Amino acid sequence: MSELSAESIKSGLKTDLIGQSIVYYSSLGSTNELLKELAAQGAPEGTLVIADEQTAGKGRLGRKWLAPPGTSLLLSLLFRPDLTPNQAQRLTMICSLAIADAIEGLTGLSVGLKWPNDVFIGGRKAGGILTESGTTGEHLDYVVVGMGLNVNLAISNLPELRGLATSLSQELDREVSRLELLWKILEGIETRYKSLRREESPHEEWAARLINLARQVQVTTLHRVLAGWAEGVDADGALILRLPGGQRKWILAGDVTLRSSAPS
Ligand code: BT5
Repeated sequence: MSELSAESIKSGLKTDLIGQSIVYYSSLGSTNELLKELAAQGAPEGTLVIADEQTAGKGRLGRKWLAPPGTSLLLSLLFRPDLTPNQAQRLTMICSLAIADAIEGLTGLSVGLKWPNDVFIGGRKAGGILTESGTTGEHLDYVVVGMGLNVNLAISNLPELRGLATSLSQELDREVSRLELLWKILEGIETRYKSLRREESPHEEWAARLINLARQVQVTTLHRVLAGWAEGVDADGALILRLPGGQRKWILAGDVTLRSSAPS
């Protein structure tokens, strides 16, 4: 199993912004929580916080992210983009696309993304992204993108995820170097972040990777459950849902369940 440390990560990383400042912990509460604190103290763009274990790994809405020590990539990256708060999802898009490319390039596995923040392999969740922003009024101070990826993980050790989750090692029947995967992910994110800074929108490429578009879906938001046809996503990552009556809804956050693949 590849050993993670600030030194080992630096030794093969070919970037000039992403991961130039590295904070590594063998065990930490949550990489997102620490990086938000560092961001508030002025940490530079591109700062990477990475851990071998999280004792309070977070998903969205107070959910937990589970990862036995040393099995996963658990990292957060700091961005200080020139965007508005409602454009922060663009960072989720570029990170998830870079993750998909890196896995495919390194392993040959086929990777799909599930709106709004999941990495899927073979119909199961292999990773998740948690994007959190710091704002002052309408100004976006920073964006922290947290990424959890099941690399060398036997899902049978996490009974609550059985049937729902997978890992690279489970799909390939062999272990994968977390370091090599990390380098590829960070390099891919840097390339995509540079395009984003040139105002090239990642949303069409992201939409093309989403496994839950052009389907009948059920979307659970904080306030309600809506069923409809997942028509597309807009540049800011909102899901465009066509309701049975033909009306369109733009949904910023929620969970999607696939219903059937037949058009309405
Ligand atoms: C996510 O939330 O999928 C975002 C996960 C982000 C985790 C990273 S790890 C580094 C950084 N630091 C943090 O503290 N967090 C980020 P959500 O869509 O809410 O999904 C959470 C749900 O995924 C849980 O309720 C479980 O059902 C499931 N889950 C938990 N651990 C999983 C795992 N290892 N693999 C697949 N599914 C998992």
